Amino acid sequence: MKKNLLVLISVLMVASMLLTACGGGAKPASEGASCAPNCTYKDMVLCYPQLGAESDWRTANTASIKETAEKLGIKQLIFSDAQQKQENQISAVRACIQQGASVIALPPVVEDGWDAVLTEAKNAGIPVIIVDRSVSADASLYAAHIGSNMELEGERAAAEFNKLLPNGGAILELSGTTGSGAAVGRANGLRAKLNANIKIIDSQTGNFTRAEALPVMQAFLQKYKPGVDFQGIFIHNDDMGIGAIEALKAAGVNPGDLVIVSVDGTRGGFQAMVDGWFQADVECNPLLGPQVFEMALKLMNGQTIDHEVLTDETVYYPDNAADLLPTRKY
Ligand code: GZL
Repeated sequence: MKKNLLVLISVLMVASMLLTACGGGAKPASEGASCAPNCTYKDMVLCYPQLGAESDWRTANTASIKETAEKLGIKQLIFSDAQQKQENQISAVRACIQQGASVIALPPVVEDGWDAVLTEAKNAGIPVIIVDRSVSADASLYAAHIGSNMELEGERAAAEFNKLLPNGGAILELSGTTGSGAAVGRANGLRAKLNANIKIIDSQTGNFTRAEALPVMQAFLQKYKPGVDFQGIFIHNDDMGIGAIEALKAAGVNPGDLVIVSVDGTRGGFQAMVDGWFQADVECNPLLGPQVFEMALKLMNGQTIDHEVLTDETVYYPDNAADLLPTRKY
């Protein structure tokens, strides 16, 4: 009898050891830094290979990262500006891997082409947080994504056109950087929810910049008569919207006679609503710094984090734009 009991206890002990070895519970996204589980911000070397400085949104995003790094007193922020070139971002990530950064927070300019460098970071044991726009790489190649639901932003824009063009009509689209998660998501969301009686008659990229949107709008005006051939414009960010307004006014067109819906909710976008040029501005929040650093510290300490963190956003309208403008943080 005693012998059987001893055998049973041994079997149970072995079984419980095997279960633990197989990781019965949720696994941390990474094993953590050498200071884990007691890392503090003073141990953190965070790499932020920023994609560019193309818009007010991007300027605010950069400021949020730099100000948060300063406020938290991290050991080092390795910041670079890729001037909207993916090859520059990839080189910057590789430099951070060489430098032994604790965490890489990558705001990808486009969705594709990241698998190789993400694999290099993973093999070097450096967790990557994808910030803002998304990537098409396999989710196992990065620790988390934090940013906006770009498809929802497009769907919200569609809802505004459906409301403001109840009898249908035609719209133009001034889209963001080709192949970027923001432009792809907004375009898909618009098309998914636009009423069938509203047609998108043309779409061109303005690369998220005011300077590149102006000639695109001028070219549109060569081809289409405002108010006749088109009644509205979906513009993927406020900076391009301001460029488009410049072209419309120079052509003697009152932008307020059209249904213009933009995205971001920057001060420039709010001013365009106060001026009567934008009929709605879909929020896209760039102030991601605090969440990025909080997530990075958890990764350094080997803690489990959510793989997808989407920011809560809304739509802004002209009726209270003047009241809100002085309160805007970006
Ligand atoms: C969206 C962001 C976009 C903004 C633009 O999250 O990536 O890039 O909408 C910015 O203003 O240039």
